[in-house]
Amino acid sequence: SKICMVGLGYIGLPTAAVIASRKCKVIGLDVDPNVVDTINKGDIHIVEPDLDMIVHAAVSEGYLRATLEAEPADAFLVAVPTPFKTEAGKTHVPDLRYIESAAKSIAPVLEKGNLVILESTSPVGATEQLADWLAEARPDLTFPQKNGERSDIRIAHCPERVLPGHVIGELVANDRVIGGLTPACSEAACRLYDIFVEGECITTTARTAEMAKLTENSFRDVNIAFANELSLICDKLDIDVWELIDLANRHPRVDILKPGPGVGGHCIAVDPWFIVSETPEQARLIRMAREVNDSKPQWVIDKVKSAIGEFLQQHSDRTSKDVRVAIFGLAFKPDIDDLRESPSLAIAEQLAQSLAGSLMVVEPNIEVAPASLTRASLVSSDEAIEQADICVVMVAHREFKGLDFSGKPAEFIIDVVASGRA
Ligand code: SAJ
Repeated sequence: SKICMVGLGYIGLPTAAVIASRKCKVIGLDVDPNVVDTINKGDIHIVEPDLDMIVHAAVSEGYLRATLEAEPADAFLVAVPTPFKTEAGKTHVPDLRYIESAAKSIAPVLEKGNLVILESTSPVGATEQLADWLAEARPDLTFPQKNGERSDIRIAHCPERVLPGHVIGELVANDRVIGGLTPACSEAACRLYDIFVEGECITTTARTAEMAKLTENSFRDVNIAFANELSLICDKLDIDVWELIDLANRHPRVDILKPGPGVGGHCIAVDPWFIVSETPEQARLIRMAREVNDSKPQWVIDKVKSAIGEFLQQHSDRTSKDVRVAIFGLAFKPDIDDLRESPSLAIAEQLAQSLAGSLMVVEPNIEVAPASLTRASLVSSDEAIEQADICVVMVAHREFKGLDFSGKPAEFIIDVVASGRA
C-alpha cells in the first residue's frame, strides 16, 4: 500500500521515514519547496537523533519521496501545525487553517476506500471538521459522519505523543490512542499503525482521542505549574525548593516535577489552551497552571535585576553599565539544541534589551548566537564563569553538571534548575 504524509515537520518527517523503513512506499507532501528538495536529496531540515540516517536510507532505497503536489494514495496522514490565534477579542483560540488547507490539497485525489488520519494535536471536534471539509470538496464520495460504517472514506484521529529528542524510539514503542469517526474507521487506522507501532493500539471515538492528547499535555503543564509555584513559595519562605521536593518525593504517593524558568516547547504551553478555549468556565485549574508557568520568566528577570541591584550596593566603584551577566542555557529543555518557544531565550532577549551592562550566553548545543540576541555574546562556560558578575543557570544541560561557581558569592548565582545536583 502507498501512504501519503501531509506535513513533513517534527512529527511528519520521522513518521514518514519510519513507515518507509518498513519497506512501505511513502510520499511526503509539504508546502515548502526547500523542505521537499532537502528530503529528496536524502537530507533533513530538522534536528532529531538518528533521523538523518533513516531518511537517507529511505530516500536512497526509493521508499520515501517528497512532493509539493498531492498524489493518490491508500492512506493520508495529516501532521500539520495547530497554533492558536486571537479572534474577536478572544485570545488562545485554536487555529485550524493548516488542517483546512491540508484537507483542500488532498481532497481532489481521494478515492473510494481511502483512509485519512489526523495526527495533529487538535481541539475536540477537529476531526469531524476535517471530515466536513473533505465532504464539501468531494460531494461524489460518502463520508463517515453522514454515511456511517458504509462510507467510501474512513477518517480517524490518532494523536502523536512522541518526546522531542526521543522521537524515533517513541514512534515505535509508544501505545497509540486511535479514535475513528466510526468503529470501522478505528479498525482501518489500527491496521495502518500495525506497520510500525510495537506499542498497543487502543481504539475510542475521535472526540475522546482528541481530548486524551490535550489531557496528557495539560497533566504535565499542571504538574510543572505546581513545582513552579512551590519555587515561588519557597523563595519567600527562604527554603531550598529542591531539597523540599526531594523530601516530599520520598512519600510513596508523591512525585513532584521540577521547577524551571517556565514551560517551553511547541506543545505543553499550547495544548491546554485548546481545552480552556472550549470550556473556560470549567477549566479553571488548567488555565491557572498556564498562567503560573507563563509568569515564571518575569520572576527570573526580576531576580536577575535585584541581584544586579545588590551587586551595585556592594561595589560602589561600579555602575550598572559595567555589571556583566551570564546566562547558562538557551534551549527549551536539557540536552537539545531547540531554541523555539524557549523561556530561557525569551528571558535572555528581555535582558539583552533592558540591561545597561553586557550579557553573555552559554549554550553548548549551538554554534552561533540567535539573531534575536545581537547584544549578547556566545561564550564558553569557563569564559562566562571567569568574566560574569552574575550567573544565571536556566537549563540543566549535561555540560552544566560540573560547573564550579565556588569562587563567586552565592547571592550572585541564580541557579533556576539546580544544575549542580546529582
Ligand atoms: N519542564 C519543567 N519541569 C519538568 C519537566 C519539564 O519545567 O519537570 C519544562 C521543560 O523544560 C520544557 C517544557 O517543560 O520547557 C516541556 O518539556 P517536556 O519534556 O515536558 O515536553 P515536550 O514539549 O518536549 O513534549 C511533550 C510530551 N508530552 C508529555 O510528556 C505529556 C510529548 O510526549 C508530546 O508528544 C509532546 O509534548 C507533543 O508533541 O505534544
